[in-house]
Amino acid sequence: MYLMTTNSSSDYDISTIAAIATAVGSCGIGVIRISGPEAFAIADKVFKSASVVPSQKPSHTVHYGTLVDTKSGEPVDKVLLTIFRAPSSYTGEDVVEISCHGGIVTLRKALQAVFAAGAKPAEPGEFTKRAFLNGRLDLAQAEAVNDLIKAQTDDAQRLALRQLGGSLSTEVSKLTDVLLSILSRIEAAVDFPEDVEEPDYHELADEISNIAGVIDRLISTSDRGRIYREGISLAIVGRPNVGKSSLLNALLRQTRAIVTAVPGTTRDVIEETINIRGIPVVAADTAGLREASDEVERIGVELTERTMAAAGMVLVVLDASTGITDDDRDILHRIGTTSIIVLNKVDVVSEDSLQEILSDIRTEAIGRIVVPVSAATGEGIEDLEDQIADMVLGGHAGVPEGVFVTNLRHKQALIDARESLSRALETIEQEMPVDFLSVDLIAARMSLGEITGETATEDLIDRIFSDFCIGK
Ligand SMILES: Nc1nc2c(ncn2[C@@H]2O[C@H](COP(=O)(O)OP(=O)(O)OP(=O)(O)O)[C@@H](O)[C@H]2O)c(=O)[nH]1
Ligand SMILES: [Mg+2]
Repeated sequence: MYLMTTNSSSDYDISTIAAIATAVGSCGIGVIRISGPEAFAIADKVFKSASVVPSQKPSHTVHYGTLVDTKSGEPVDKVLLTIFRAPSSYTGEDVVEISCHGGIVTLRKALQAVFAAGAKPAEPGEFTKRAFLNGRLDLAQAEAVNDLIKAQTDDAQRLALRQLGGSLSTEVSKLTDVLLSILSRIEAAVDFPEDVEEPDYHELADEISNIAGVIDRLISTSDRGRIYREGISLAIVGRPNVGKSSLLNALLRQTRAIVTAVPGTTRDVIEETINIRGIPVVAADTAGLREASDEVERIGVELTERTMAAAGMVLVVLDASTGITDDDRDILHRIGTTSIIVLNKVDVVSEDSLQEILSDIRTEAIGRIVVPVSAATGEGIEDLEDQIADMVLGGHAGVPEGVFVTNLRHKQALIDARESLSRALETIEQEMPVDFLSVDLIAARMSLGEITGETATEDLIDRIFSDFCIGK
């Protein structure tokens, strides 16, 4: 046997866990989820109805009754209780979901009643972790559950749903199957040299190159995929009064930041998430960059500097009504390559002076993208959004069909697998003994297995699920 993999159905704490599975706040309903061997016994204790004993009911049935606190005997809420019998449940264990009215106090009391009846508080992501350990979904799919919950744009949501549906896992499994088939042929030749012929090196090289090609294609989607999943940070900077706050409002299509004719209006960094062509963008409006006139402004300017340094992309705003000044030049000379110059207030200048300012900017900042806009009228804002999306995605906006790698962890595993395959191809080229080859192929298979979780360590698995929210 070549492979040492972690056992995906390895032992875990089989206590019965419970948590609120819905957002806490005033809403129509709120759901308490209970999972584990005692789920039905706990339901029997807390659920009262004239005719229904939950543990006697079949899977996938819903029952109306009263949730009571067993300690005080007091009713907590009128509820609907749903039964899911193992293994046909989210976690693969016995699961009970109790739909209460969605009030903060009601849900807290309901959860307390369930704890009092014997359930333990669930850890973050513990339901999904159990689903993974019980083989209900693989690791990439479990991660997709988290991505789906956190998705900020349609495209991010679509990619997460594809991954949850197994798009990446299927692709990785296909590659793993080919690797395992090559490995078993090598193993047979090594174990039974008299009976089994050594595999043909040319054929093996073709097969391995094919796998490498698919992996290369997957890796090539990862930068874009990650941007849809993680988004980017965008700092809006410039000297005072050029219209930075107006630009944030224009991108948001609502008034969020204070706009006045007084230079130095914005003191703090104001962050908002905007959907730009499907990319979640956290845009930060900042205090105007200048010699600060007081303590508050000085701190604001320092914050701007830090925001600018940390941002994935910078929008430098210039004011067409004043033309470019020495302060503007200072800023233009300091920005990095992932920046766009936004020439604002084009609504108040003539075409001639606009062209003059544009040519000034081009000499000051050679090769930079300049987008003329009016934050006041909205002119040029869509063009600016196109330019932002183009720069972030390297000119490949949009999410085509097919498998996308959205997660840095998956990308790294693919790179590791690819490197092992390169070594395997070298081994073949140098006509080294066949068992050298199997070492590289096993390494590639181990790396691929980390994506689906077959070869993931317990540490890695714990780390992934600790990023989930409680109740998922
Ligand atoms: N005509 C015109 N005026 C604009 C435009 N954008 C902003 N302004 C005006 O310019 C002034 C400054 O706008 P703000 O958005 O507050 O500028 P800011 O860069 O955030 O300024 P500070 O926060 O002080 O650094 C306000 O009077 C705005 O109404 C525009 O596109 N056209
Ligand atoms: Mg401002």
